[in-house]
Amino acid sequence: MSSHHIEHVEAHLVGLPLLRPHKLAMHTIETQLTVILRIRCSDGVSGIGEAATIGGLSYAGESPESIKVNIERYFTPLLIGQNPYNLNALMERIDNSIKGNTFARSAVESALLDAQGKHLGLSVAEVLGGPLVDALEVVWVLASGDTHQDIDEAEKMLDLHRHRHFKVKLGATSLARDVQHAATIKQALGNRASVRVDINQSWSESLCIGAGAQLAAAGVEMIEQPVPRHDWRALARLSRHLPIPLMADEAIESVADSFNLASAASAPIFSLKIAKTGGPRAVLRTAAIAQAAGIDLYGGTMLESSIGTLASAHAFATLPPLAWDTELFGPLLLAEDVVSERPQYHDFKLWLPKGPGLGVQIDENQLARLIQR
Ligand code: MUC
Ligand code: MG
Repeated sequence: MSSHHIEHVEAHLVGLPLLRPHKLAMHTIETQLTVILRIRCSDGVSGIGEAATIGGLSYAGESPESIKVNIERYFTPLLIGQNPYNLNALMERIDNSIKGNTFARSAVESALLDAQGKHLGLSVAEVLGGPLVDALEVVWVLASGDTHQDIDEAEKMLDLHRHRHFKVKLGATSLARDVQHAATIKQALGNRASVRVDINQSWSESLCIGAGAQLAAAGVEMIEQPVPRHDWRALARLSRHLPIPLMADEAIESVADSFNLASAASAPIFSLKIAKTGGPRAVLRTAAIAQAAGIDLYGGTMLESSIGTLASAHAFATLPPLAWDTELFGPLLLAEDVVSERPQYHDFKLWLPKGPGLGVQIDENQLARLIQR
């Protein structure tokens, strides 16, 4: 058993500017406010993690500020002095004292996995049992708010061989304009690319029946979380009614939710997100439930920096191929990042870095400059 202990925990609010505004139904992101976590151990190893959300409290029940405060006030006292290399004991200690707060928990579990990897000389994927792949296909999210700008962006991504699957953000305008927007993009791209849509809970079940049929007729291949998160029955009915599959995203706020949705056959696809289930090991429990229920998987993001993106990627890389790929595009949309070297993206994929832990290091000058005082 390790004689080492956790000496220090620091959580920082960091503002990361985007290359362009990212327009979702509930919020337009111009600067991504994220929480960067560092856990220092007595053997000199420091583990890093991240928790990001969208638009304060507009996506989920934790905000960047609450994540930081809760890590400092409630998670840190449970960590200080403890053995950093028994993850099961540490996460059980947290779960016995803290309910919910999966975003904050995810940052902590990610940082502990990074520390474990550095301690053992293994990547996080190796700590999690070993990667099945060394790269993951990445979907690009079209969310400029302008149809022609989105088409131009997609054409550029195709030319660069960077993305060939696109997710179009809908829900911020009228349903008719939304359908027209997605149909025009798909018409422009044709068979050179796939197009899916994410409604971010903005449609009602009745409106989704007609709109879903129109989107399917236009060649859209999948509809993500069209209805409010609580209405998993509507998700189930729509999944059986529409000619294209639906994906659950916001409806899954815990591993337990994924069990309930799988039990109710609510959706044939689950979006996996480390933040919503409580960390890279927690998200693998959701994946196991989905796989047992014959539900296909997608590697979701909360628009994290390279740190959170790789915490997700290492976990997703240990799974059998994700039928709907991933959207781990954060580092490509951020004008600034907190790491010294961002991960590599080419041939339509994100490539896992070599090296122990997450495989990235914090650039201290960048961090100091981008911390929100
Ligand atoms: C989601 O799927 O709603 C984070 C970035 C993005 O483009 O979408 C969100 C997550
Ligand atoms: Mg979504």
